[in-house]
Amino acid sequence: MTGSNQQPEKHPDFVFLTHEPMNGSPPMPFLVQEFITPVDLFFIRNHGTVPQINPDDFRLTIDGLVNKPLELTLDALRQFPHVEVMATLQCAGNRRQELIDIAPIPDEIAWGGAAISTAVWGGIRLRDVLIAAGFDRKARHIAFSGVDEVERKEDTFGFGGSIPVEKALMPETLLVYEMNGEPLTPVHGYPLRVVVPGYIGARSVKWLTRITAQAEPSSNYFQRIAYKLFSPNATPESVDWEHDGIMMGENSLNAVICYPGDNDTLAPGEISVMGYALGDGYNQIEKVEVSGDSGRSWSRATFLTDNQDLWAWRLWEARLQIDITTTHIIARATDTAGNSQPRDTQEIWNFKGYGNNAWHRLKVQVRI
Ligand SMILES: Nc1nc2c(c(=O)[nH]1)N[C@H]1C(S)=C(S)[C@@H](COP(=O)(O)O)O[C@H]1N2
Ligand SMILES: [Mo]
Repeated sequence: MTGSNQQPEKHPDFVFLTHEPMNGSPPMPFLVQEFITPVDLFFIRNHGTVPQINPDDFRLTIDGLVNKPLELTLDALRQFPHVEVMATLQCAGNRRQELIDIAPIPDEIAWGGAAISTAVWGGIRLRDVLIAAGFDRKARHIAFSGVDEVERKEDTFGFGGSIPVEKALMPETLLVYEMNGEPLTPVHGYPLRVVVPGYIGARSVKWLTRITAQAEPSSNYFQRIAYKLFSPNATPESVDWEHDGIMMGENSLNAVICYPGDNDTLAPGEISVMGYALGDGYNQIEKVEVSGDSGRSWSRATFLTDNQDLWAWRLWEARLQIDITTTHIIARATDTAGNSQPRDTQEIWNFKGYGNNAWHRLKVQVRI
């Protein structure tokens, strides 16, 4: 296995934020063009190399608190029932740029709102494999390890993380070998990855080679240290990294304007505002509203599709009347349980820049 960071087959308009490791996202307006994001536009979040894995040598190890540890080839994995789940993947760092606008967040990628994409994931249920391995009742967490090479603190290791056993046993949690009907591409985890719908993207470990049933969460850096949520006043110097902060899991309700763009100049009159909304994985999104007058009045958006899937986003469009007093366009979503989003980014600012789901505020200029 060799590490390489070759340019993957991406759309010519795909925006690379870094090349080594490779990170990028589609231009914002592309996100609302298609409900299922084409693979060549699907965002990429890598922490290290893109390993080249020979499918003939590939083995998936299932060990830890199991009665029957397994080593499975790709052919053996394909013996389990094939399933497909349509699910949106969102990086915990999505919308970090808006948090950076409040105070600097060094050494983290300045994602706009496009670190999110939707695919039809094809593979097998994680629970089928765990049942075949006879997982023990003492197992509380299912840990995943990838074989990429990530460098942190003068150490090189594979990316990893874990999810609670309850989520691992849910029918939507998959071991995936196909994306939109095609084999996974190298950059998205070929030949095998996890997809945990409803959870931050970091738990959907790519280049998966090992699943461990255990009593505690994964001890991997990306579970134990990174991807933890701290309060707005915490600082990297003040926190106890091992004990403070909350290990991130489930997504929160979010809504983002993809069109028009930030700082766009618009003509007064009625405009079309388009975007996406993502639910918390439990409740349907009930409504998305936009405002051009700082929240005094709201226009209700219509959904572009009538999908009711809990794991996929909804795309929406609103008609909004703007005039020369309009300086911002705001979007917010409400779900069927009455949950809404935090009003201000200040409320949820954290020094790692994770989980921004505040009302989306777009700066615009209106000129005749
Ligand atoms: N092995 C491995 N898995 C990984 C990562 C990684 O760097 N290495 N990044 C994670 C993060 S933070 C995200 S958001 C998703 C991104 O998946 P994608 O690149 O297919 O969009 O993969 C996750 N799985
Ligand atoms: Mo991520």
